[in-house]
Amino acid sequence: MRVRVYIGLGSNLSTPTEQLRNALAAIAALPQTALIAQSSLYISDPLGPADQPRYVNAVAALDTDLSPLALLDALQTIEQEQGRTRKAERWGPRTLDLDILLFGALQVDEPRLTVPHYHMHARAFVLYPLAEIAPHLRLPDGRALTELLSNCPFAGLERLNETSSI
Ligand code: ROI
Repeated sequence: MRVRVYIGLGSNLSTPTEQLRNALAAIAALPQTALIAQSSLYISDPLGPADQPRYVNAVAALDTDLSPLALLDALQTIEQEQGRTRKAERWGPRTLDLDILLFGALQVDEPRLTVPHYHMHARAFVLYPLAEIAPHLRLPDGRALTELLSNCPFAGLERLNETSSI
């Protein structure tokens, strides 16, 4: 059954805009999955240790027949193919992060996967790109995205135009 899924993308290493554009192309090519929409790319101040480069973030909407864990496997394969290395430092820099933010109205609570993504409701670099492609969205708990946005200032964010690269 086709389910509407939202994915958060983030990178702050190895030409982040290229990482995100390549990841969006790889997501669009996933089996049993259609890429429905993608937000603009945003530059964002790092959350976590400040001594790391600024991030590029975006959100994509997909329709998929994959299960949550099959989609997670597919996204982790894309992360690894794009040379992701996991650093020891918590909340340190990364080549590519692909997070399942929402999977329809499903709530998933498994060792490998928590959906909705547990920090999404307070992160400007998730909420503003999400609002660009799904302004009327509600979370599975009934909260409207507009309500979350009203508590989350557009701070430390900068929308990139289509041709810019960092
Ligand atoms: N900070 C920003 N701005 N964007 C991210 O995608 C991001 N991802 C992370 C941490 C390290 C928490 N900080 C981030 O995983």
